[in-house]
Amino acid sequence: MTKMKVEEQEKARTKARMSGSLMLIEALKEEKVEVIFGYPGGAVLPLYDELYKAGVFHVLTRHEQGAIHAAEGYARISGKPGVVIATSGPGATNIVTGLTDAMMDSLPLVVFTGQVATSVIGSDAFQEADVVGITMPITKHNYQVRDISELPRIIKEAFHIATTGRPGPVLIDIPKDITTAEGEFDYDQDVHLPGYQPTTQPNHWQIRRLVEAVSQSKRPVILAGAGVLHANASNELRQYAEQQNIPVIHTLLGLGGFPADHPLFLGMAGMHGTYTANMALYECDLLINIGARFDDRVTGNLKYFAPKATVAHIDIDPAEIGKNVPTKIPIVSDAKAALQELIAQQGKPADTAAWLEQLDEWKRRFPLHYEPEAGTIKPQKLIEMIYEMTNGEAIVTTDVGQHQMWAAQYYKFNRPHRWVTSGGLGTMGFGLPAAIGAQLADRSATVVSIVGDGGFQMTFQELSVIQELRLPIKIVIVNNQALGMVRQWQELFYDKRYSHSLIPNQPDFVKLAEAYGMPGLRAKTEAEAAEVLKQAFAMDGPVLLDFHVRADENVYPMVAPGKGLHEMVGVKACEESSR
Ligand SMILES: Cc1ncc(C[n+]2csc(CCOP(=O)(O)OP(=O)(O)O)c2C)c(N)n1
Ligand SMILES: [Mg+2]
Repeated sequence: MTKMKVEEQEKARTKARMSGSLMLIEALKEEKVEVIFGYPGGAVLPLYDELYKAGVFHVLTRHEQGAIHAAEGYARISGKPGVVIATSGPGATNIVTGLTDAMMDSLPLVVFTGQVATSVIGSDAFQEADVVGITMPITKHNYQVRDISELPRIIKEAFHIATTGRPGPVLIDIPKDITTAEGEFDYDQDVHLPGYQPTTQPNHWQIRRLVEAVSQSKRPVILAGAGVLHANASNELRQYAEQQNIPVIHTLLGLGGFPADHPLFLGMAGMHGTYTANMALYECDLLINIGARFDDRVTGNLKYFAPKATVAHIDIDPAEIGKNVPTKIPIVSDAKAALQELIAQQGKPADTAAWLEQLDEWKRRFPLHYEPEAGTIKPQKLIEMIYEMTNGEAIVTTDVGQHQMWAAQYYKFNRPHRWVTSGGLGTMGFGLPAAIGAQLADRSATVVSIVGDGGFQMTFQELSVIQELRLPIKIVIVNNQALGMVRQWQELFYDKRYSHSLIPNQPDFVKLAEAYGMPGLRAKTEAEAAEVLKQAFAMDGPVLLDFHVRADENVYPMVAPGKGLHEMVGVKACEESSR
């Protein structure tokens, strides 16, 4: 067939008359969507009928929350939008947590919810919920389709909005009669959104100001967030840091953007950050924030945050600049574009020799530290063992709590797009379903899902999906028989009154794994842990590992709430160890 004929046929397809449901399927094809995560119900029955006929790859999770977290994991690893379908009413309200999570962590999602028919909207019809109202503040944008003629344009806009500028979740609420109505499918149209024009290229004048500030600085530091990952700017970050000899700190979500084994890397900042990273933020004279939003878990008490520094902030979202921290040099831009410009300018590097020497000494003297203990499993040691077992190459997803912080501290990410965690919202139940999406985004990767015994029980029904799809995910339960992070705060700030945080009677997780048809293994000592890990990573399929760890272990260092980053507790001088 000639090229022209192919183009004509393509045009005909994108102009044909069809139902709303079929339009949705065709649009997903146009957008090259590989997988949909969803759950059916009355309002989306016509849509599911078309999915059935079209043979689209759809993963039926066991709860809508599982679907949306899986979509987030997929988006985080693939860089493409995660697609979710949920039915009206309870299906839609079950994705509220995931939407908020994606909104706070800037993950691109396109979410379709069914809605009752347009004729009964507002009448408290069966399974009606005001999803547009409910999700207004937790989506980057949302729509309700009121006329079939709007549907192709709205879907096209949704994909555009979710993936451009600062990524985020976009929701499309589709009444049932729209899914059955017929209209013309015109997907061959340009997106026209005069009110939405993200700035992606940096202002030259501001870049010049930053170049100048760097050349005059003695103690510069870069704080790199997930914006570096969203922009695929890891190489540029490294090039720039090396060119200018500037040390780099990551936020929790930014991990992997800069190699953890690089001499210029200082570790993670914030509440459970390294001594060196936090002290560098306290002592620096120039702070260059690239794609981070100065979250309070990173800054600690703002009164003591970077008190000696000129602040420069590169962010694609202008609303983030100056929101929490007064900023001298604002650069609204995509992180990659700004870094490319900075590299090209080749400014006079800062004289950082003395600064780097000071930082190296801190790194040597105050590394992350825990007391090894034979006969138990130290959770920190467990993470180190997983790191070694996977050569630091695994995709790691986590839940929220102590295990999450230990994973962030002790799994050293040298590569980008290997780390999937719920940062801004801190959503328990995130880790396991996120692993499903991550594994589907990268089939050949080793995926380890490190979860708490508490959070695991919020979404463990998704074991069913892992087993059904034979996804070779290694599920690691860091079992401290407690809501460990809550227990830690109660120990430290509530006089050891462990109000509803201890769970001595957790279920038998090994039997639970077996009930879902996958092997489960348990370890209670370091030697058993080593053995169990060896067995698990030798297996092809999924496996659940229940590690009974030392239950009273705390995450350190710690910046207590209300304190400045320089007021960390649990820092131990360690003369010779380099751990
Ligand atoms: C949905 C949700 N509910 C409550 C919390 C508050 N919270 C934060 S950490 C934590 C404890 C988590 O326990 P577990 O999953 O066992 O992890 P651990 O801290 O023990 O490693 C709780 C309850 C939360 N983050 N998310
Ligand atoms: Mg726990």
